[in-house]
Amino acid sequence: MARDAELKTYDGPAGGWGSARSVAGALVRDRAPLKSAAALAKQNKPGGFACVSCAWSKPRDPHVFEFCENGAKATGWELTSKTIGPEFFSRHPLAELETWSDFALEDQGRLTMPMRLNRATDRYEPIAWDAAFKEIGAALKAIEPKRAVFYASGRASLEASYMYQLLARAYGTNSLPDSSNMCHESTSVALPESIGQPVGTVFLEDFDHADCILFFGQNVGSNSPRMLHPLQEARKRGASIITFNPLKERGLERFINPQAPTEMLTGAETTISTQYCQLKAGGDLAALFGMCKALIAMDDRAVAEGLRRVVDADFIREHCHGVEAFKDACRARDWADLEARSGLGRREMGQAAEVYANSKAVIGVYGMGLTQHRLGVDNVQMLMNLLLLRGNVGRPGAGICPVRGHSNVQGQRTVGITEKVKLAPLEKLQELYGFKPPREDGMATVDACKGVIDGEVEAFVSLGGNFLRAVPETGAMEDAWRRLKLSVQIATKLNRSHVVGAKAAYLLPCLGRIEIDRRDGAPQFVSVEDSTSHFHASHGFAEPAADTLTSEPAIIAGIAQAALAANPRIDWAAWAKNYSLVRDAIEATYPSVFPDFNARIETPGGFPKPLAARERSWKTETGKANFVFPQALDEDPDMPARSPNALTLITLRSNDQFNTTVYGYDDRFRGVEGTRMVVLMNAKDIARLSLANGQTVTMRTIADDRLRQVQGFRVTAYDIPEGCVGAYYPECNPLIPLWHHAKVSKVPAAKAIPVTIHG
Ligand SMILES: Nc1nc2c(c(=O)[nH]1)N[C@H]1C(S)=C(S)[C@@H](COP(=O)(O)OP(=O)(O)OC[C@H]3O[C@@H](n4cnc5c(=O)[nH]c(N)nc54)[C@H](O)[C@@H]3O)O[C@H]1N2
Ligand SMILES: Nc1nc2c(c(=O)[nH]1)N[C@H]1C(S)=C(S)[C@@H](COP(=O)(O)OP(=O)(O)OC[C@H]3O[C@@H](n4cnc5c(=O)[nH]c(N)nc54)[C@H](O)[C@@H]3O)O[C@H]1N2
Ligand SMILES: [Mo]
Repeated sequence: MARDAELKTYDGPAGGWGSARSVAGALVRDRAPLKSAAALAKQNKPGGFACVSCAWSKPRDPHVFEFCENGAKATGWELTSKTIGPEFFSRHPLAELETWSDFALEDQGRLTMPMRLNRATDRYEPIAWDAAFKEIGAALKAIEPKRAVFYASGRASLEASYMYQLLARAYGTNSLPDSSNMCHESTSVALPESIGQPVGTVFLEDFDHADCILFFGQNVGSNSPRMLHPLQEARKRGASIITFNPLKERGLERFINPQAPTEMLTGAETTISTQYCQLKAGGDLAALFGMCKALIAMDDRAVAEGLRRVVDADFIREHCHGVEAFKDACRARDWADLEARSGLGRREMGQAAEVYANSKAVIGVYGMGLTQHRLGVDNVQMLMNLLLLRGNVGRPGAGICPVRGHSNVQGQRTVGITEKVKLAPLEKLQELYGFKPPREDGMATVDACKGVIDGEVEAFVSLGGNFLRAVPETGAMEDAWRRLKLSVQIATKLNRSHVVGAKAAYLLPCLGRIEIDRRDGAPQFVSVEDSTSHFHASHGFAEPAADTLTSEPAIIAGIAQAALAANPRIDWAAWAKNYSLVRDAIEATYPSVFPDFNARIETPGGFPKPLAARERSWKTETGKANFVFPQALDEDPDMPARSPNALTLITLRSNDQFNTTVYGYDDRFRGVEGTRMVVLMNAKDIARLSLANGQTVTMRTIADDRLRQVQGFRVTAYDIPEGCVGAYYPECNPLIPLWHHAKVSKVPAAKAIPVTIHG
């Protein structure tokens, strides 16, 4: 529970003793110290399991302990010995559970039995698995398929995800939104247009060869801490790391490897960033234009003086399209405007450009700081333009590296979880299974939200996640959720999406990936894809939390058998028992991506997905890598005229959460302790708006259509650029209008919400 709030200065590095203490504390609190400690030795290892936290690469030669502070917390959270059974639900009606915090709900422990909501008593009651499948099947049959949504959160395995998309399509819908619709969809839209593939181009080994790494809007210390190892190695080799982030994130400043005894004993820190550009939220487009402008000016000078070119002219001639228009656009940009928009000085941008120009192999890393903006797609394309100018793609040590979120979110897309028909293997599914998949696009996340609010969506099935809490416009969503005819939630832990009751609601508890999954007594394993496009096996290790639990594939098969007419070509029951048959089906559907899937899946370090852009083959309309750039740099073209008191709100993750899963109330690196209800503000803004440090305030979105506000946030003076404020997700989600999302990718613009603050 929240303690008295405190803001302390944290002057330790990322990692170090603070991290070791935090892991030990979490394991004890979860009452799973022994089981979890044993599990940690198997984490991200060949023959072990793939961590359920982030998607960062699993190396071929892992460290002795290939896990981090937050991976350890995620393991402890899943392997907790706390469980909830029927007696819990008979004690607590939904009306009461709705008042509980995210932390309190999940902290009850693992769900153990299938439950059905009894609306009359407002309580979940136990139901047998078969009865649940039968009722869900009958309910789905009574609903028009285009009014049903099949959401997936990004953690489920390749096998479960493949079965899930097949269930949805055989049932009759392409409405398969997933968490990447709120996350890296801006990447999936931007990169195909720029370089002809929807994912990054680098492999883990490229980090060994890079001499410069550009870091945009990704908080490595909290969200992908194992990545600090290659960054530390790169720094020790003398590579430059230039960071662009409105906040001084500790992991990007300094790091002590908590697994290196000498570093721990001597306190030998590695400085991570060689230059830290503390730009404004949404200032990246201007900063990237500034760097490109500086680079092009250097190149123009070199041409005029007959010196060595600064851009890679040969690469551009052979491989790129649209460079002249791009160069003109950069030359035409005005420095004063770029400075005002980015919050960076011309010299800072120039200095970064200079380092970039003098580096041989550069990786561009980014996360939500680029994708969760109205111009999120343009942000990604601008970073790609900067890399293209010096041929930093498709050669060792160079390329673009979107750091993915959930541990299999990229893999879910690879096996067909998508609402877009052009990305789905519809012909192949028809050929293999003889049914006609629907041919129109389904709903993405924001469309699904709109559908729920308008009443167009009647059934909502979730493979993991906490949709109701993760999406924008959570106020209107919660009211509308109660009108859903059917909600089916496949989950490990209780969360808000379960306790806001639909007319008919089922809660289906599943095994987690760390647990041994015995089908007919035989242990099965699953597979995942990491952030750098490698597929890995993941073997369950711990005894299940309860023997009433079943696996995600078995639950999907159960629903499919009850909801669909029998199809002799899809043997759901056999698939649910033997996952290698599902892997065969995946291989049959995607022969060029998964050749010899079953034979290769145990490859140490994983086996790679073929990536055309890595080979400098461009699957774009022009057949080249394209310079794509926006004409205007306005973040919020359709926001109402800004009030002079407008601030740009960045929604943040703390170091003690995994998305909507709140492990605790401390954000060690940022010095926030005992609370999440803070709004981080620049001292000058606090004074200008006549507020006081420590004062409790209300935040309101600037928008004409309706009042959106959240209350009870404590003003906290913080090192953040003027005009920007920071506060935690998901507490701030009621502030995000549904229409406040990126163009084309529809990723909610959670990193730039225009707000006013009221005392
Ligand atoms: N422990 C832990 N690990 C996680 C998660 C978690 O919640 N906890 N979540 C997982 C998921 S699903 C995802 S998607 C990833 C998310 O990982 P990240 O991509 O790191 O996402 P965030 O923490 O939301 O924010 C990233 C950073 O962007 C910065 N930022 C905000 N606005 C801007 C901007 O306009 N420009 C720039 N340049 N920077 C900006 C913020 O200060 C922050 O440091 O992590 C995954 N891993
Ligand atoms: N304001 C704001 N909103 C955001 C973001 C932001 O930065 N700011 N980030 C966005 C991003 S990047 C993402 S990815 C989304 C996240 O959205 P989601 O993926 O929907 O949310 P999670 O919090 O990851 O889901 C947690 C729940 O997953 C279930 N779960 C955990 N493990 C398993 C498992 O193995 N199997 C099953 N079936 N269930 C499991 C548990 O019941 C747990 O309560 O939120 C988005 N929303
Ligand atoms: Mo994400």
